[in-house]
Amino acid sequence: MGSAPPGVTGLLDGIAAVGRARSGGYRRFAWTTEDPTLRDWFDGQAAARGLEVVEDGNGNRLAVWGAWSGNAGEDALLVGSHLDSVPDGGAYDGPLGVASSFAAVDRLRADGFEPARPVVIGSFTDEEGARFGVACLGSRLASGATTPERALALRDDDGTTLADAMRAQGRDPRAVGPADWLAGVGRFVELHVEQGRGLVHDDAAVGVATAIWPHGRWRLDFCGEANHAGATPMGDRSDPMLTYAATALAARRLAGDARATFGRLAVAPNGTNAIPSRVTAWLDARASDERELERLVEGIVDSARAAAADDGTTVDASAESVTGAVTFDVPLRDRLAGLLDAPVLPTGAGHDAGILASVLPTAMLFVRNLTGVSHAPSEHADDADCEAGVDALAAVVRELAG
Ligand code: HGY
Ligand code: MN
Ligand code: MN
Ligand code: MN
Repeated sequence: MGSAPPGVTGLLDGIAAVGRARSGGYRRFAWTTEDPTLRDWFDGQAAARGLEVVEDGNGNRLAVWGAWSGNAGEDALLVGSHLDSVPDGGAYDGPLGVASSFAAVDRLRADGFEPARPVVIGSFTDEEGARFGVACLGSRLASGATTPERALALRDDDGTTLADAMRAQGRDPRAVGPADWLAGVGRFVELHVEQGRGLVHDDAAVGVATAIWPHGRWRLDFCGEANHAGATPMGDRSDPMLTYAATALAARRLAGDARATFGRLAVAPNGTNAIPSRVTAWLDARASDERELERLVEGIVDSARAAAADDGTTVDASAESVTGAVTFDVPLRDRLAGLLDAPVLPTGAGHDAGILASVLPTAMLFVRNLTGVSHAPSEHADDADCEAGVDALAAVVRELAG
């Protein structure tokens, strides 16, 4: 590394080409060809700072500042986020938290700060669940929220299991499961780009998270009968696409202040001139409380069944992953909000911090996103706000690991 550390946006530039699409967005799915490149970048950043890197059996990678074995009672401060993306994702969702962690180490070292307890920079594997369908798989497995048996059997669109995808990159699926190292962590603070405009309204570069809405993913399989698009009269069809369409409209009607999204479809046989035999649609639903989420999903599934009865099709619904409401550790949140003189705000987005909040005191810092857009190429945080995020994270590390 040169004499002056590169700063957080300089760090992000180092992975700007990885998984870049023509749209300007990113495709960085877990256990694909982009993954080793991102891991190499992580290892390179750790090595440039003299930090040792360890990987757990789930593919979560940890760079350690100080002496740490991951044993109970070591009380390390965990920071970091994830490097994978949704399809056509933005540059900041995930990588900002990892890059800011390295930049915070640089800033603290330049100030002569020596941590009194280990500081661990984490890069969690498969936060988005873009390939195998379950979000936050790395943190779920590490914390025991998902069993290895269930995770290893998950399949991508080509039918490849997680177990085979891990084997293809030299990992042993038998090592997947609860991570001992979590016992050696006292607190986790994840910095993340905001996925909304709360901080724009608050006129603040950095905020502290209060809570994550309950949310989940459901799979709806609509089945009908394939037939010729020209030769089959409209009244003679059993068309699952129509049932799906009625369901998507019902979801919008039922959502109110909650959220219901169908962002992914698989259509068989997927021919322009064939009525489909099957439409699989994935529902992402979120609401401010668990009862409301349950009611929303029940309402959508009931609407799907009613539409199927009208259309002469069938529908099967199953939950793929559901995460309850998360309230971040209140004393930690208040301490950080006071330290940073920052506003507090809730979010509708899920995070590894939301999963780990059930096993250790956890907090999140959000960095202002001027577009408010996320999971899309126009996701944006200004350089000055990213630097303010590093300042905030450095102050938090000084406070919690000093
Ligand atoms: O989908 C989510 O809420 C998150 O960004 N993984
Ligand atoms: Mn995301
Ligand atoms: Mn994220
Ligand atoms: Mn024909």
